[in-house]
Order: sequence, then C-alpha cells, then structure tokens
Amino acid sequence: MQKRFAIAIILILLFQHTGFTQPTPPRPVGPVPSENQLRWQKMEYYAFIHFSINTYTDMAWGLGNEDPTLFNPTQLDCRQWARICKEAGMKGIIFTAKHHSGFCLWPSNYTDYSVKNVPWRNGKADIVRELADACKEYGLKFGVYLSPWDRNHADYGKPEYITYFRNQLQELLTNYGDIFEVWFDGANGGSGYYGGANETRKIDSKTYYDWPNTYKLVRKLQPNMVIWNDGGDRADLRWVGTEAGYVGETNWSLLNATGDVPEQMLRHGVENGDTWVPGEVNTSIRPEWFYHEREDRKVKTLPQLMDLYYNSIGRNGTLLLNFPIMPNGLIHEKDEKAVQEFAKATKEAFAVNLAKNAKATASQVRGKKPVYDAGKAIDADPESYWATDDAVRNASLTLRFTKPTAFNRFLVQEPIRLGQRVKSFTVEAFVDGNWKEIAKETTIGYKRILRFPTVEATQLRLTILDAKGCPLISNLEVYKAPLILTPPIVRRDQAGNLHIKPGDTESELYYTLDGSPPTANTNKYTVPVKTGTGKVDLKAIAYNPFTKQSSIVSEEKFDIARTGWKILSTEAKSAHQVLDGDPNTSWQQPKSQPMPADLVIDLGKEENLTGFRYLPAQNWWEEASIITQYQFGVSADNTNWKTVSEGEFSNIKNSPVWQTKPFEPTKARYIKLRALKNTQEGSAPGYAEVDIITQ
Ligand code: FUL
Repeated sequence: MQKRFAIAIILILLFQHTGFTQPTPPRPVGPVPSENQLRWQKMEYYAFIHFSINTYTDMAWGLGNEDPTLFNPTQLDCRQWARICKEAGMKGIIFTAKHHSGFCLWPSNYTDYSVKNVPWRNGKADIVRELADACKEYGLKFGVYLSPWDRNHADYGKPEYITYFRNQLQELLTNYGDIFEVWFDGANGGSGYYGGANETRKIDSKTYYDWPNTYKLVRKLQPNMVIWNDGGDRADLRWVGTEAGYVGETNWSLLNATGDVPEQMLRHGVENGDTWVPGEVNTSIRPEWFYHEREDRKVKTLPQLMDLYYNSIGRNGTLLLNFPIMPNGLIHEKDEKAVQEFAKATKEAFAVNLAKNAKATASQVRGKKPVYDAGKAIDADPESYWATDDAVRNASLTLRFTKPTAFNRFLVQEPIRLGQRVKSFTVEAFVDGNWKEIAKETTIGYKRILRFPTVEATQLRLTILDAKGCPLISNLEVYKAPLILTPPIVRRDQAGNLHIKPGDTESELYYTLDGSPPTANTNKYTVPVKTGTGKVDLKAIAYNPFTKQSSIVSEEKFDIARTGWKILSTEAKSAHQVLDGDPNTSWQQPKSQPMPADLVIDLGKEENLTGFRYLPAQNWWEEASIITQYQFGVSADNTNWKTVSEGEFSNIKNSPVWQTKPFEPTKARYIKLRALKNTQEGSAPGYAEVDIITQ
C-alpha cells in the first residue's frame, strides 16, 4: 500500500515537472453574457429604419391624430432598404413597426390606425412582412421597434392599454419569423390625441408597463431575442445615454439589476455591476430620425461616420445606424452613398493586419502552457486566448515585427464569455531603441480599437496594468489606416462674416460662394470673408498640399445676416451669443425667470419671414434647459403680436439638434420666441442660436 502511494506521488511530481498536466482553464470573473447577448455583440453593425405617418407631416414625433390617408409611399421598396444595408456590411435591420404616433405599419387586428386603412395599395399592405421577407432574401436579421408610448390609443395610461400593447407584441413576435431584437423606446412626452381626448397623460414608467410580465411573454415567443429597454426594468441591452453616436471610452458591459441608471452609468456601465447589460450606440445618418428634405445636406460625412465607428464598435459597443425613409418609400441616394463610402473606408482601414506575421511573446503564460501562450492572441481563432496565472493582474504581450512597421490603429479583444476583466492598459511602440507610450486606456471588453498618429516601430507592447482577474486576450490586430481629411467647420457671425476652420494643422482651405464645387483652384481662405447682409451659399474644403488630398465638401446655406438685430427682452451682454453663429456658445434666461419665458428680437427692419430655427445650448445640462413647447410670434411694432407657429420640439432632449419650424409667409420686424415648457421643470431655457428663414 505504502509502495503504491509512493509511486503515485512520484508520478504526480514527474508529470508536473515535465508539463504533462494542463492548468485548469480560467474561471469566469463577475457576470458573463448570455448566448443571446454574445450572438448580438458579434453583429457589431446593423440598421435602424424610421418610417411612419409623421414622415408625411415633416415631424419628429407624430401627434397621434394624423390622417392615415396621408400615408402614400408610392415607390415603397423594402428590398432597396435591405440591399443598401447588406452592401454596407450591416448584419440586420430594426424597423419602427409602430412609433409614438401609434400608426401601425402592419395590419394589426387590434387597431384601425394602420396601413389597412389607407388608400395606398387599397389597404392591403403589410410593410413589416415586406421588410421581414427582404431581410431573409438578403441574409439580414430582422428586429422590431414597438413604441410603448402611443399617442393615438384611447386607453393609453389605463391598464387596458397594456393588454393592447401585449397583443401587438404577440402579433409582431409570432407572425414574422425570427426577430433578433425588440426595441422598447422609453421616450414619452405625455401629451397626445388619445382617441380624441387631446390631453396630457402621465404614467409611471417604472410600474405602468409591468415589464417583468411583458418580458416573460417576449422570451416565450422569441427565446433567442435580445430586449432593449431604456425606461423600465433592466433588459438585455442598454442605451448609452445619447443619440449623438458614442459610448464612453471606459465602457463596462455591466449594470446593477435594480436601482436608477443615471447618465454616467449609461455612458460607462458600472465596473462592479451585478448584471451583464452591454451598450448599443444608436444614432441617425442625418440629424433627425425621420426624413426631412431640409436635411438632405446634413447627411453624416465620411469623417463623422468613421468617428461613429471608432466611438461605438471601437469602444465595446455595437452601432445601430438609422436611415429615415422618404415619403416615396425609399432611402435617399445621399444616405446610400454615405454608407457605401463608409463601408469602403472601414474595409481599407482594416485591410492588412500587421500583427499577423509578427512574433508574439508574453511576460507570463498560464502554467507555461502553449495552449495559453501569446501566439493565441494573433492566431485568428476567436475562441483561443492568451492567459496568465490566476494571481497575475499585471502582464504584457509583445509583438515583434519582421521589419520596421508603420501603424496607427490597434485592435484588442477579451474573450467576454469569461467576463470583462481589464481595468487599465497601455500600448507602447519600440522606436529607435526606446519604448514610447502611444496610449493609456481603461476598459477593453468585446472589442477596443485605438487611433493614434502613425508611428514606425519594430515592436509593439500591450501592458495590462490592472484587471479584475487574470487578464485574458483573445485577439490583437494592428493596422495602418489611410488618412481621411476632415471637412472644415463653417459658420457666419452676426456681422455676416464667414469663418472656416480646418480639422487639422496641415490643411489649406478653399471655398466658393456661387454653388460651384470648391477645389484648390477656387478662393483660398485665410481670414474671415466679408459677405454683406444677404443670403450666402457656402461650400468649402480642406486640402492637404503635400498629399494633394481634398476633404469632402462642407456646405451651408445661410439666410440673411443678423447684422442689425437687437435682443430687446434682456439687457444681459452675453445674450448676443444667441446670434453669434457659434453653436458652442449660448445664453440662458436668468434662473429667476418664471415661465413662459420670452426672447424678443428686433430684426432692424421689416423682413419677409417663412419660418424660424432654434438650436438649444449644446451643453444645456450644465447651466440651463431646453425648450420643448413653444410659441412663435411676430409683430410690426413690438406691441401687437400675432402667433404664427406653436407646438413641440419633439425628441429635442435626446437629440439637441437644429429645430426648423416653417410657417405661412408673413412680414414682420419683431419676433418673439416664447418658451412654454422646458426639459426640466423649474429651470431656465437656454439658446445656442435663434435664426429666421426668409423668402
Ligand atoms: C427616441 C425617439 O423619441 C425618437 O423618435 C427615435 O425613435 C429614437 C430612436 O428614440 O427616444
């Protein structure tokens, strides 16, 4: 017996010494993603499509009372939408089956307010079906947006509405095949048509929708789906707190299962959160979600789209990019062109992985075993990874290139099945015999991509400075992305002068004022350009004289200059910032100012007005607030006023972009923008810019 025991001990020691034993695989650290969340995260890039009855009234939110006969997409072609998304490299489409207006794009059995009651196609259409079919044809996944807030339904606010809402969910999640994601938008402005009641209805978003039971229904109907919810109970995915197209650089895919989620948590997640709730970056290819012809010149530019990419997918998020559908039922050709260029540029940026032929070594390898060595981070197998021993929190991985190599992008991934671990890391390049730090960052997660100025080096070193458990790295990639010139920023000041600002220090600036395309042979910009007081059509480019590269064109049609304007309703000197043409400066009413709050402006002389524009303070949360309900008045004498426009600035809190309100042509010398309601009760309204539209 003793002899056998001794032999066993000897054998164990021998195995340990000669490396026959495998170290145990690393244990997960903290919460881990579900299979559904993992599958979703790998999709990375997919589309939103916004289309509804308010597409025909030029509004951001339908009121719920829009006449269904307006709905007339004469050239509707869901296959065009699917083709564009597929060609852009997207993996799926989420469709606004019902937006806040309550108008349903499928023939729901539970309401008359839908495509079944429109003259178009004799009420026989089902756009949800057409899009689901097109997605199948193009190999895209399909998702639905169903607005919990319904401004049309008479029962909204009462318990009966929840039954209605669930019935609609049942229809959408039963009749259209596999759904990969459902979107429960939390936006709620309170007021609505509500079957003719025309009133404001407040609900408690925490309790009204009874989310736990709705989730049960959803999971039963579509067990492989992920749920997005920003208002109620914690679901599978989280909003990132902005519609501007970025998530925090520090981005934990964790939240706590209960408790409030302030903006900071949406933006960065919660380092020690108890639940896996990764962030999805949702933004539109134009400033607003629905189609407005005036935004045909405002389609995101290539540099803006590239920023989006790095600030979402490059920061452990996914990118949900929206296309507004035009009234004719199609995606605008400018939007199509923009995503095509975007797809081409990302392909070019990530064409040649320079890490592939490098030699990888690590400061420490788990159990000194090849199965966990540094090479696993560059072996193109997403399931294998470099790992260290359990007690290690600080370790580095070095890539040695075969020759001096220039690069400006670094991509790194953790195997998130085992939890998100890395808390901080650096990237260094070995240049002229010395290590030079090129980045010091915090989280990694599913994917982190860093951009930095091109560096030529013989080695690159990733050092994990701190982690929640032993660090694990499943993938490392290194690229040299081509330079993309940023188009200049243009503005016109109150005196009518044009200012053009480059995005870098090397570029020259060229412009035109006659609508023709600017080139290096048109006007060169050096100092502000005087343009008088009339309207101006400015087109400008940045041009790199060394590479002979031009940026895409920045274009802006400015209305008449605000030269002779005076703000009459306040003595405050800083109020002139409302007219200075600079979106980054703003003025807010004094905190003591009760509502309604007026901004009265003397235009200096009578003008032919056809509308006005309002841009809220871009840093509004710091000082002031945003107007949500307004009245706009005009006057010839500053005594007798006529209201020419009133209503809401829908969705302005989530998306604080220019609000344009056209009205019947009228002559006036004085204008008054009256704030009736703000985003925050009891706060003072703020303004970055106020402008007019003239005939
Ligand atoms: C917001 C909505 O109010 C917008 O209209 C849009 O649908 C966006 C995706 O979500 O909260």
